[in-house]
Amino acid sequence: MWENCTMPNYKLLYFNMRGRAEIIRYIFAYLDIKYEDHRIEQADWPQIKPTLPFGKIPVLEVEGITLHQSLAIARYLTKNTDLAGKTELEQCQADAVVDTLDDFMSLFPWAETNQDRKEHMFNELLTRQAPRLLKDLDTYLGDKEWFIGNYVTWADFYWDVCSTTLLVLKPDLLDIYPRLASLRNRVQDIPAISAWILKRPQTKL
Ligand code: KDV
Repeated sequence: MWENCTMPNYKLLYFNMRGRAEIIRYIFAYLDIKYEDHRIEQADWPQIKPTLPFGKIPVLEVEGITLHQSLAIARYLTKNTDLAGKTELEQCQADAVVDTLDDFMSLFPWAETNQDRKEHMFNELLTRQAPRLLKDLDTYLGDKEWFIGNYVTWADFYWDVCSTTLLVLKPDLLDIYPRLASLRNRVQDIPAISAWILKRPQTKL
């Protein structure tokens, strides 16, 4: 057999959602890496959960190893590519923007079962907390084309992924931030990303 031994088989396991797996899917798309985009049903989750090292998804199965934590997986896939940042300083800047976005997304009580409480907390985050984050992100971006340097990084991808979900929850979110809205368009205009967006299963989150 003459398969390329440097190309491992990747299997991504997550729900049928963008959610925390979408940053990984963007990176696979951009780097033109083949993978199995395995989406499990909510009903099957209780059986699968105990089989995972930390009981959480997404996980990426590669070379017999089950990798966990979406951002660790994303960082691993971008290693030695410009998507991570070209210098160690720019890599730190990209990581920091990613963590800033992830901190905010992690504040949402996604699994809250009390619908009144869930709606209240989502509204608080979207109307009271989000403006501060958006103002800081807008200032950080300034009139640059991308968050870091003058080239696209996975921080720009994560902005598109996170803001897509925030816009589902609050459609007017970026009305007063045209520069942040333009950055979304620049990410979505990257051919590999626009192809993925067209092809991906359409889900709310
Ligand atoms: C759910 C859900 C997310 C995006 C970022 C956590 C998320 C959780 N359920 C959906 N989208 C972080």
